[in-house]
Amino acid sequence: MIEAGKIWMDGEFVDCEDAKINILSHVIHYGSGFFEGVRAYKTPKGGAVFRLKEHTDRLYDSAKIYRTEVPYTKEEFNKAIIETLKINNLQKGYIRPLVYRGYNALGVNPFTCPVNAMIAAWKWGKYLGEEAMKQGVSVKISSWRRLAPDTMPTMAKACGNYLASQLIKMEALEDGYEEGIALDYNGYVSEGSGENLFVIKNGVIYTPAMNGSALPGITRDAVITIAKEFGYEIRQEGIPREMLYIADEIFFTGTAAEITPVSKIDKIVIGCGQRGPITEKIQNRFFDIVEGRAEDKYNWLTHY
Ligand code: PPE
Repeated sequence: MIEAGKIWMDGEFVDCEDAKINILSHVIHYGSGFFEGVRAYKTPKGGAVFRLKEHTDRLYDSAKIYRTEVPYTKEEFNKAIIETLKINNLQKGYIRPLVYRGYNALGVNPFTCPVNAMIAAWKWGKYLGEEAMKQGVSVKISSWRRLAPDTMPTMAKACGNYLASQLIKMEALEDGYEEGIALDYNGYVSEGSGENLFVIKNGVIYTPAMNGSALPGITRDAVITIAKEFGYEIRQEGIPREMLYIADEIFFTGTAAEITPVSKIDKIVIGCGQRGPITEKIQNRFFDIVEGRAEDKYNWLTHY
């Protein structure tokens, strides 16, 4: 069970076991919530939140897509995230902010329900396992597709979207894989159940473009910046499924997954069957920056 210490709920800190909402809250029935996953890292100067501004901006964007006004300013929200880390004595950890439609009436119309918010933080290790960071994970192409562009908007990190992710994840686990990758509506590669995807072939780095029904990942953006720094050509375009099988290296990115190599897809060994050299280079650079060993030249860290 998650031990999240004290949780920020609409301005008050509440013990985890008392952090409750009414069962008739709109979000429970209709998935009307928007969330973030944020990580804090321990640096030589103390705790630091990775790309706090970008996460808060995306949270507000998700809410805006669903005509939802967050009842706090971004500054107030950022301050509450830092306070949640501090009150829980976390120098590193995973932070889960959530904005949701609360308790008033039921019925699809969300406008009649209040907009509430919460922030929790706890220790969360490696998403796909410690071993996976070097050995990679075994993945299957899901029989489920990602949400079609004119159905549920994938640029919003909305609670309801994660039913699609759960189908992808459960199928992969039941079939003996660690993760699933879904294709988009047009049959091109989209993303994992909770990660973006990068594919390396002949020294060029590919990732699905933003019209591929993937979440605009903040780690994805950081990896593109790092890869450009190293001088790699980055192409954001449609990736056919079979290109995964013949790739030299593949890795996932995400706040929870960080940078996790993929070792096999549909049981076909990818490249050397574990973390490849370019993945390792990008992974090392990423951790050097977030853990404060390298200069924070992009201002990605908010120290607290
Ligand atoms: N795609 C999806 C569908 C997704 O959920 C995430 C994050 C990403 C891509 C990567 O985005 P970013 O974190 O900004 O680099 N998934 C979050 C939730 C995972 C979970 O199991 O819960 C996360 O990584 O925090």
